[in-house]
Amino acid sequence: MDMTQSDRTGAEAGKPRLALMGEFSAGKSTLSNILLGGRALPMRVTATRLPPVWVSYGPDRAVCVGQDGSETEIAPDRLDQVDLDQTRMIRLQMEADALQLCDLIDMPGISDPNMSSGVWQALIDEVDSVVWCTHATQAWRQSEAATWDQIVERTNGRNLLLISQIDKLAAGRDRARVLARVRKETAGLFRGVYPVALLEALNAGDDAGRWAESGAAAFIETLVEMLMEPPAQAEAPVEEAEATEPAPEATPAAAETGDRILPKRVKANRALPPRARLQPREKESLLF
Ligand SMILES: Nc1nc2c(ncn2[C@@H]2O[C@H](COP(=O)(O)OP(=O)(O)OP(=O)(O)O)[C@@H](O)[C@H]2O)c(=O)[nH]1
Ligand SMILES: [Mg+2]
Repeated sequence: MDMTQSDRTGAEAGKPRLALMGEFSAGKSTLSNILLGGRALPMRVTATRLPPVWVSYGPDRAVCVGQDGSETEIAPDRLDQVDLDQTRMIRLQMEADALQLCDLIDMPGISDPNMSSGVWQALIDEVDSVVWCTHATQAWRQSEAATWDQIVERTNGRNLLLISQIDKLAAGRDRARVLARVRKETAGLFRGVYPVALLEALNAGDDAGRWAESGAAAFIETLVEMLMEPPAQAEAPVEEAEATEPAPEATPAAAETGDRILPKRVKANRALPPRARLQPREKESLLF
């Protein structure tokens, strides 16, 4: 299978492409591991930098896409050894549930001193939605606001802000203060702001209480709802009406189980072909 940038695997399947962005070390790769059900992408290792990693559904495979468009298959456990100067991105395939819903693009940090911003800017027009990750201890820095200002118009407007490392702030007043400030400073810029202790979430295992406590349950539930919305051009005439409707399935599912919404929701929809899953609800009856 051809895995070049122009191949647009996810787009062909009608899947939105979700980029994880933010400052270096903001938790992007930890979040991608959570979304991929613990299937490891290399998280930050000292002095290791990765180009953008574009992950799509399919049998396990890793390909280096060079600056010249050339493709070289590599062993998935040797991603941290690719030559940054020569590599435009890494394309990965894996059979993770979340990838039935979207393609995932794990971007390098926006102001990483070892990574030119051209690396992620070259890919930004391929992206539909963004989860922007910001460190709780220095949340929503000026550099992040400035970069987001350049990017937001190039997305489809369905973007979330995740405050990572929230466990590094004392529970209670400190967390509430940061959350209130970030919500105020980013008003109108994201669909929602979610504080999450990502390492807690990654290590929660089957402990539903720990998963919910980490903040991941609420975040993932919103993310899945957002990704399942119909494509923007199809929804334009009914957008306002839909926005005011409560999401009919998510709340009971979350309340009943308090569990991993993402795999459950994706599994529940697996019987449907990808395009049907992404159709507006009122159109589903026409399809079946
Ligand atoms: N305590 C705590 N540590 C976290 C959290 N999220 C990430 N980390 C740790 O922070 C470090 C950086 O996380 P990554 O997920 O690699 O961050 P990244 O944004 O992918 O970093 P770059 O790709 O280098 O820009 C890792 O050591 C993580 O284990 C969190 O919510 N809480
Ligand atoms: Mg990373």
